[in-house]
Order: sequence, then structure tokens, then C-alpha cells
Amino acid sequence: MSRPAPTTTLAGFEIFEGYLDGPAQAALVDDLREVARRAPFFAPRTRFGKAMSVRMTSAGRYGWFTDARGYRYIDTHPEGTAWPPIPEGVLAVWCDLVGAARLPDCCLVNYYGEGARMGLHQDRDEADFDWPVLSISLGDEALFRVGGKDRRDPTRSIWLRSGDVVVMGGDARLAYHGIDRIKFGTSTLLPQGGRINLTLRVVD
Ligand code: MD6
Ligand code: FE
Repeated sequence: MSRPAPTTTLAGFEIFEGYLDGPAQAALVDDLREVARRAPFFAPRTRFGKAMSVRMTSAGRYGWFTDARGYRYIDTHPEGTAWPPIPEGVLAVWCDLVGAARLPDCCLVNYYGEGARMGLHQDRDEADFDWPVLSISLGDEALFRVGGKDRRDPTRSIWLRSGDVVVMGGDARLAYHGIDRIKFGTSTLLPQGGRINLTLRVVD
């Protein structure tokens, strides 16, 4: 099976615009409803004590977490229950664009309500940066900013839309990136509006 080509490349980030069609997006939202039922969204606090505007949960062997002790992966939901499995439809996207040699250990689920954003950051809590991070956008449009390995490197921005997939690997694996804002109400996929972003990672 040949890997589809990205529609855009931005600072080493591969963007697959419109990768998921409407029915595929709706099927993922249904799967995520079950994930959120078993592992409810929570509002994590950074190690500086500030509540993040994005609400989070996870699926897989590990979930990403942050509190006063800092950023890390934990093997149960903060309430103590196991993280639910990563939905098959989500794994299928990883297998198509990254390969099936190794499946992701974590699917971080981020929910952006009106006004939520995510500051410029690197994804560096994983053990092996040879594995890319794959992200799936669902719902409202979001302004994605990407830079380089140094926080001061110049940045460029692109709007991510529902069904778009981003692969951050190779030289871009440790690049800074963030979400400046979402355009609330630009999609009808989520009944309450807003945006869901899934990021898949190999953790160990
Ligand atoms: C977001 N995404 O799209 C935030 N990380 O809401 C990320 O932080 C991200 O899109 C790693 C790789 C791709 C991403
Ligand atoms: Fe990230």
C-alpha cells in the first residue's frame, strides 16, 4: 500500500488536508464519545499552577498529564480508572500515514471551546523522537503556528480544518508549534461547537 502524499508541507510538517471525509469524521466523534464516557475530560494545570484553556483526556496505554509536578505520561486517568483503548478508526489513520510496525501508545484528546488556545510548545515528553507525532483535527477551524527547534525561530501559520491530518516527524519532530485561536462555530461536526484535536504518539 502506498502512502498518500501530503497536500502541503510547512516547515517540515506534513499536512494532509481533507484526509477524513464527513462520514469518517462523524464516526470518529462517535468513538470519542465512548472514550470521554470512560475517561472524562479534565482541565489540567501547568506546573506554574495555571489552568489550561484546553480540556483533555486520553486513550491508550498512557495518557498525557500535567500538574504542579510538571508534564508527564501517566498510566491511569487522574480519577484512577484505566485509559480506554485507542479507537480502531484512529489507529487506521496512523497505519496509513506512519505504518503498522509500531502502534501509538497514547492518543491525547484535546477539546477547544470558545476562546481556548494552546501556547507555543515542543512535544518532548516521549522517549524516542524517531517516531513522529500525528494529529487529527475535528470541528472548528484552528490557526496552527509552526516554528523551528528554537523558540525564537521565525514562525508561519496555517488554518487547520475538520478532517485535516498533520504529521510532525523528521527534522520537524522537535519544532515549536501551537494553536493561536479557533474560529468558533465554523463547523457543525460537534453539537456543542468547538474543536477536538487528537495527537498520537509512541511514548516508551
Ligand atoms: C492542536 N496540536 O492541533 C495542537 N502536536 O490542537 C499539537 O500540539 C500537535 O498538531 C504535535 C504534532 C501535531 C500537532
Ligand atoms: Fe504538540
